[in-house]
Amino acid sequence: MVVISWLLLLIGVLESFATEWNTQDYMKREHSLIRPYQGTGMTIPNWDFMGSTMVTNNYIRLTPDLQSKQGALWNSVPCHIRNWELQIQFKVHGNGKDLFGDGFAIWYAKERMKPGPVFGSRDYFQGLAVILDTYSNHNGQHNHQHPYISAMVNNGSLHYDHDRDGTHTQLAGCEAKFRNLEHDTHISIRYERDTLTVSTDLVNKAAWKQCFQVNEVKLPTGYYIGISATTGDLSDNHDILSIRLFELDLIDDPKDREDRSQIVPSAAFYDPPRERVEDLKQHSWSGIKLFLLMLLGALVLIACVVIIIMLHKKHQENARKRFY
Ligand SMILES: [Ca+2]
Repeated sequence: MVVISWLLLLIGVLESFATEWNTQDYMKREHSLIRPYQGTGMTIPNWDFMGSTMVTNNYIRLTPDLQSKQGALWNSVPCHIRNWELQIQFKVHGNGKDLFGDGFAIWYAKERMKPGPVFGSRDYFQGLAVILDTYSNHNGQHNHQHPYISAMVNNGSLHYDHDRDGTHTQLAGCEAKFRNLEHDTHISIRYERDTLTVSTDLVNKAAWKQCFQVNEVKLPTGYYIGISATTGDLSDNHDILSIRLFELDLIDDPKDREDRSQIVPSAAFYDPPRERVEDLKQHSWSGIKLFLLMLLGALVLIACVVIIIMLHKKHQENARKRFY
């Protein structure tokens, strides 16, 4: 009897533990990076870095405030979690008052440690990129201001077009003044049942403000988390202070148990391709041109008709004078 009651008690305790575990999202250490960063020597457990990346005790600097630098930080453990939230504390700062760049990108990608032209990582990637673009490649001639946060999902076939700041391939975006702030700045990327939500905490209020939300975003499991940054003619310090990945605790859904390892990244909704202010100007100019041409044509036609009528009248008068 004593043994049975002990067993019942033990089961009860285990159950209460189990329910407690299920009531909150919990951080996955193998996909997170918090201080102290370093293991033994210059390595960080579960993370690799490349290019200009420099690890200090308090931050990981992807690029210094110097021209033509590229750096990246990649998780070495593939992420098999179906529903997750990635929270990153970062700091973008530099001496430039009006001119600074280029920005950084947070990746959930098939391939890791591949340097390239998209904020320090490869173009035609497979996966998700959340881009924090500080420099407008069109001198602010967009419908939006910079710095600008946007998301891009790629199956490997799309090119990130810097000339358009990626506006033709973005799912959604929002303006966000995250540069040269004294207080802590955070971004959250939440991927819950195919809904992607990007939020920021930039005003030191310890609260998330939604930047955008997109439904029907399909991402496979088993991709890698990474962050990369680049500077060009313009520069900034791009610092990462912490990365936290939480597995979301959701009410059980059979869909969550389906195998998602082989699906191709896709998105159902894109921002409609927007014309640049420059394009709009050209269009409206050609519209005015067309109107002026038509007006000129109409005036010429009216003038011709008037002249013909006048000539005809004169001819008739002349004819009358001659016969009477
Ligand atoms: Ca840009």
